[in-house]
Amino acid sequence: MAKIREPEEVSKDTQVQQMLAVARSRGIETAFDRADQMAARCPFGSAGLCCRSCLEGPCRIVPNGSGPRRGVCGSDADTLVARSLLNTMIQGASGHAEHGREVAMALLKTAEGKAPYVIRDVGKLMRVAKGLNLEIEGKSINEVAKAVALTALEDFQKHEGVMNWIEYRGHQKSREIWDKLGITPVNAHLEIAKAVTRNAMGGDADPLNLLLGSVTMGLVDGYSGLHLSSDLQDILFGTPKAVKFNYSLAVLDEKQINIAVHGHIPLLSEKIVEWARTLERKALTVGAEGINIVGVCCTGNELLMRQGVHAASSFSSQELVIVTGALEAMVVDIQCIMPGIQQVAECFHTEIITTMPHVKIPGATHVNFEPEYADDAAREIVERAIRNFAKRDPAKVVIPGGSVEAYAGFSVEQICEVTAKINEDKPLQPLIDAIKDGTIRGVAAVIGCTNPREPQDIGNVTVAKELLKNNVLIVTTGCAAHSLAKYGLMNEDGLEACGDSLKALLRQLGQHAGLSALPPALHMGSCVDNSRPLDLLSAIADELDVPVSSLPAVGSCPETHSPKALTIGTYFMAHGVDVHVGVDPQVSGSNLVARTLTGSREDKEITMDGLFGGKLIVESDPVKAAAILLERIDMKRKALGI
Ligand code: BF8
Repeated sequence: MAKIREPEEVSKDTQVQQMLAVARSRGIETAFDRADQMAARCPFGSAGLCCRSCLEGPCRIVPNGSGPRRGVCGSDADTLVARSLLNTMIQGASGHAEHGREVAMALLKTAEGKAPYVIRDVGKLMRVAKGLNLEIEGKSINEVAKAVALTALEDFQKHEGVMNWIEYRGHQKSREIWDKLGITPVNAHLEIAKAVTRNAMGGDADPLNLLLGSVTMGLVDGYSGLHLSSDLQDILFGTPKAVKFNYSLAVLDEKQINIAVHGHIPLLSEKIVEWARTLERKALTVGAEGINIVGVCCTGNELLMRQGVHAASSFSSQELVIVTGALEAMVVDIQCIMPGIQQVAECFHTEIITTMPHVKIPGATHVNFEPEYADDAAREIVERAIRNFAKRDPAKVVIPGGSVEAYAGFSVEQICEVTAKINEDKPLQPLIDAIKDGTIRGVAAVIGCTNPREPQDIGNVTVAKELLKNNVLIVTTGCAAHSLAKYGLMNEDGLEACGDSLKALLRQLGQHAGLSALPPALHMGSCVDNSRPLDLLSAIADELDVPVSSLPAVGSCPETHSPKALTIGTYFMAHGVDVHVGVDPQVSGSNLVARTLTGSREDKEITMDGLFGGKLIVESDPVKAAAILLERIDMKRKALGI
């Protein structure tokens, strides 16, 4: 019989604990319960030793010993594990590549006057166009935007050369390694198709070659997904600047019509924010005081970064937003959407609205999104929510009290705007000086998910606090950013967590940003915005004329759940940045694969560390993980001679 965890065991967040208790008292099942019911995981799958690639199987190899040592086709444990990892990478890269392509199509339609968006950041448009070597002289804004969009779409079509976004954004010293290994992507769809092909029965059986295929997926993810999406979204919706928002389940408002926007692509949700403002008066006619948009997961991050929209929940507690009984609609686009939200919604008046033709949920309403008709879809969704308000049962409403104020919006541009007040000619110099003299011991990107199997927020917050007290500057994205916001690491109170030199620097920089201090954790955005930490590191590496791999910089994803997080981690490692994951990445069935990733083979030159300068660190204890990350930071400082 599986042990069902008490609410205080599943989350550090007392509001989540409260709402989980409410859900259970009403017989409503959530992901936390289902994670417990799942109990012990399949030992074959957990080790990456189950193969379902063809109908000779499923084949499985018993971890560490007895039973068959090869599948029916002759694949051994190393091949099975490497293929299983590549499958995960394909999923991650595909998700982000599709995100990038959708945004590129929206930019194209906007430039052609076919979609109702405006280009909010013309400066960024011109910078991106120049970076792509496009002609801008004498061209109109829409002509330049069209050229940028078509150049982006080429990254899903071209059959020779290198992806345009790698030519534009890829760090030259990393490029040399990728080119030498022959792993630099040509176009995202081509590479994904090749990866699927090599992973099929009878395809690639060489575990090390398969691992290089995983690195290619990391690069596809990074450049056709992350960089391309961040750049084009900044062009369309504005490059983030410092902005205040509130975080917690308490951002739902009993007196207002509440709409949660959930998923990843902000194309529709930006319009929903617009239409909520336009239809505000209509809300009054049904007895509500207004329309309150709240964010979930990375669509939430996108909106808070640019619009200061309040954030309600990260991934693992998404169903509990509905359990408040005060949610009129949850609108979802793509990725990280639990189908379980529909079962929970059926216990309330909440309408789940899917919006993408390839992401539907049985029982949910579907309002189709196409960029051309974005206004129609957004208007219909807001009007549905207004109508649903009358169906709300006040007896079922439970909204926890107390939310946390936080500051976000720290794009590279925003950080440089602040540091330029100290050194206008060389905005990065104040950061470089601080790294060199040890004021900043290192930089850590605390990123990624929350996972219903793991106690929510504990890993993310503990790793961040351990690093902050050792003067490591934290940048953050994704659901990890939600965790850090909740515990005050995005406001002035969080300075208490910092070591003295970091604290003093954040106070000094804050004054240049019109704040009393910069927050200890700089929120850089959604998961596609993991482009931003790499852009920052690449710019610092250029100034120092060293590879990114030489910098005292690390990544940590303490509460990993998604394949996307593993692919992002691989993209970081491909640049030579060590990456910690706190959840087993399911590669233990092959010593060869595990040791190649973690750099613990004797022939070091063919490990991730040896090839790229960054390795995988698997550690479930966040305190130990932070200690390992500090060791690696110090090792890189020493090698740099600082
Ligand atoms: O892309 S952090 S749980 S919501 S996968 Fe998903 Fe993980 Fe959250 Fe954003 Ni990223």
